Amino acid sequence: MFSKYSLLLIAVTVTLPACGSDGGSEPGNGPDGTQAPVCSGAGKGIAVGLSQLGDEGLATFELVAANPAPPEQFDNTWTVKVSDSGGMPVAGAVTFADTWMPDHGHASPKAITTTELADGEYVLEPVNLFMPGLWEITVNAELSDGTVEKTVFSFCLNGEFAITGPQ
Ligand SMILES: [Cu+2]
Repeated sequence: MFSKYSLLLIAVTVTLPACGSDGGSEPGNGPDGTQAPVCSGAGKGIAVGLSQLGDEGLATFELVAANPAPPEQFDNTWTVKVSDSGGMPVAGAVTFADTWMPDHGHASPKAITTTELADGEYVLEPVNLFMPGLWEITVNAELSDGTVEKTVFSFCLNGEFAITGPQ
């Protein structure tokens, strides 16, 4: 199973020209000038403090903590704060989150469990980023009136290189 993904990665690497030339000045590239991740520049980037408005415009999702930070390959623990349009924390929301790799067409084998803390904060674990590439982490929050808000955190993960943050 994993070998299939590895083959796919190799195929993508071979098919696409190295993008190091157009991103050579970006801090997310390899420290020794080696080839950038195949998904470099894709996604919105990820960093503690990143805040995104939900698709319905009714709630804001902020990544308030990440362990490790910045995210790394394999298991991560994230804390996401949900706020309403007035900036007040949304407590008691029913939250659920999932993983997806759009370039590969698969999710992580590990489901994310969400646990509510105080002040509208929810712990997500494990956020299992088991392989390098473009990841989409969708966070849903069902509000007290039944509305489901969601946002997608998308970023390029390469186990060896730093992750490009929001620009
Ligand atoms: Cu993958």
